[in-house]
This record gives sequence, C-alpha cells and structure tokens, in this order.
Amino acid sequence: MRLAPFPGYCKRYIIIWLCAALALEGCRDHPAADRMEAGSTPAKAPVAPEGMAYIPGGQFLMGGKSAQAQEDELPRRSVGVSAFFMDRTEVTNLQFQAFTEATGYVTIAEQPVDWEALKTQLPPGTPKPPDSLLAAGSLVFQPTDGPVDLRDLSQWWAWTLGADWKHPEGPGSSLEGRWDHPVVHIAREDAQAYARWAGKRLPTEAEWEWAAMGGLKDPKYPWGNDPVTAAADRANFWQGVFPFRNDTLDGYYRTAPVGSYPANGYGLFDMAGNVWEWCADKYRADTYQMQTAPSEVINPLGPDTSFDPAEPQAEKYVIRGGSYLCSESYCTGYRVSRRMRSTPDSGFGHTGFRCVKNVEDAPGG
Ligand SMILES: [Ca+2]
Repeated sequence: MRLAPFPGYCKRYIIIWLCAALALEGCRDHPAADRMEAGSTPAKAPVAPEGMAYIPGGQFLMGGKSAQAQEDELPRRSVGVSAFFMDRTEVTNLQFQAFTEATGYVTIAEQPVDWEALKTQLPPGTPKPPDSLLAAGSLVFQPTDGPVDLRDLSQWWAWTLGADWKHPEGPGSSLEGRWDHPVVHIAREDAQAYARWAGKRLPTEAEWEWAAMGGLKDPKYPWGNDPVTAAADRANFWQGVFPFRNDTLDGYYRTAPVGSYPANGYGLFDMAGNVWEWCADKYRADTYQMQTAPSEVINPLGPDTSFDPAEPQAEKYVIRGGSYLCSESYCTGYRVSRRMRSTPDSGFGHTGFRCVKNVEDAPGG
C-alpha cells in the first residue's frame, strides 16, 4: 500500500507556505508474529516511580515492520536498549498545569513568533509575514469540506491566534472536562522543560519504539497485528476519510482522556494515537542507514545533525506514536515503527509528550 506523501510538521513554516511533498516508497514486507520477545527482564523488576512503568532492556529489530514502512524506517537493524522507566500515559493537562504553576513557565505557543529565529528555518529570501500573523498562536486542526490533496497540510491546519495548551482550539476553548486529556500545543523545548522539572527526560527514538512493542515480537501496532480497521477500541485515531469525515468509532474526535484504551504489554497507554510524542533524537531521513557500527546501535542517541529532505533549512526532531488525526489513508502514525518529525519550536493541536527516567536515577535504583 502506498501512502500519500507526508511532509514533516513545522508550525511556523505553515504560516507562510507549505512544505514540499516527500516522495514515499512502499517497502518490503516483514511477516510479523505475536510471540513474546525475550527481553532481559530481571528476576525482580525494580519498583517503578508513581505513574511510570518498568521497561526491561533487550534487543530488537528496529525499523519498518510491514509493507507500509516508509523509506526512513529502513533498513531494519538490530538495536539494543537498556532498561528504563517510562510514563504510563502521555502528560496530561493537569500534570502540565502543576508544572506551570510551580515554575511560572510560559510555553512557546503563548509567546509571539520570533521572526529572526523563524527565518533561519526558511529558504533564503522568504518575505516576512505581517506582524498580525506573528502574534502568539498555534496550529489547530480544522476539517475540510471534502477530499483534498493530502500533500497540502495548510488545508486542515489553521494558524490560530490565541491557541495554546490552555486553549486547545483557540480563544473561547478551555480545558474544562479535559484535565485528564494529554496536553497539546507543546513545543519540544516545552516538553524538555517539563521533563527537567520532573527529574525525567524525553525518550530516545529507540527507547520509544522498544517500549511501544510491549514485549511482542515485531508487532505492527502496540496491540499486536490485528488490523487497524478493526481497532477502534484499541486507540484514538481517525476512522473515516481524512481530513473531512471522522466517524469517531473510537468515541473521540480530538484528544481522549489518557488511558481510555487498553495498555500494551508493558502497561503503557496510548502508544498509538491520541497525540504525537516528542523524542530526544534529531531527525534524519537516513538515520538508520547511517547507524552501522555496533556502538551506534546500543542505546542509540540519534544523529548529530538533522536533515529532512522536504525542509532542508529546518532542524527537525523525531516525534512518535501518531495522533487522533492518523488514518490508513494518511500517516499511519499508530504503527510502532512509524517516524515523523517536527521543528523543536513547533506546537500543534495534536502534539504532546511523555517522559522516561533512567533506572539508576529512580529512588532505590
Ligand atoms: Ca478518534
């Protein structure tokens, strides 16, 4: 199956124009099996900090696990990951509020756009947009009236002044009834600030994929290999035809309360769908091709430099897990090996995060 070309996310780039299409190729199939992976689970797993799960160390084939794998998910190679703790859920609005109240932190989306910083991400000569567009805001999903060219993100992402984590759909919206939903409109540096405050860190891309597998051998999804077309009770994603008809068979149009669907084998919720989750690694389309030495595939930290062929000027970081906007006809972000990228100063209405912690850094670790 060939997917529509999917450019990476870059909030402020969209203010001006949209990213070029990235040609994607179908890839070879990897028959998957739902048997347990032999991880290095100790006889007695360490007690996880509150709200976190213990993820045993192990070795796995990281990368594309089906014919839907994109070029940047290949080649698959054996990767080793040490044990760690991971938040069972995406960080919620209530948790993020505790952070901002304790620190006074103001997110990127709550601040005016810094044109000097923005233009470094854009092709030389890009004209400065009107000041009215550079006020504080973020990108909010708005459905289209019918089928559209899926390469053109601007048709469903609306630059919305006043949209931020406390106002997910912009002025007039609030968190009432959504305190247990994942926080959104979070830039990577916002997520890092929260993680530092919480004594945690963002997961590496390898840790994220290993954890999403939940102890299964080569699963396509965190729940195994049952087709996504029959998985509306497994995760919050888009059922219907993106971006205009959402059948909400899973019960939610946008975010869902964390933990609304079954956990994977490690006790992690929403590793597929709900919101994209920031990772620590810089994004390169050829990351997996570059990591060839054994030392590069044991707890890999990602490349030193970023490169997204669709937006060569922009520094990108990896996001994982997909969101409530993912569908079979579009990004399939709910696949455990699916990689996506976004600029670190970008927040979106479908982007949040969760944190991890080293075992040795936990009490009693
Ligand atoms: Ca949904």
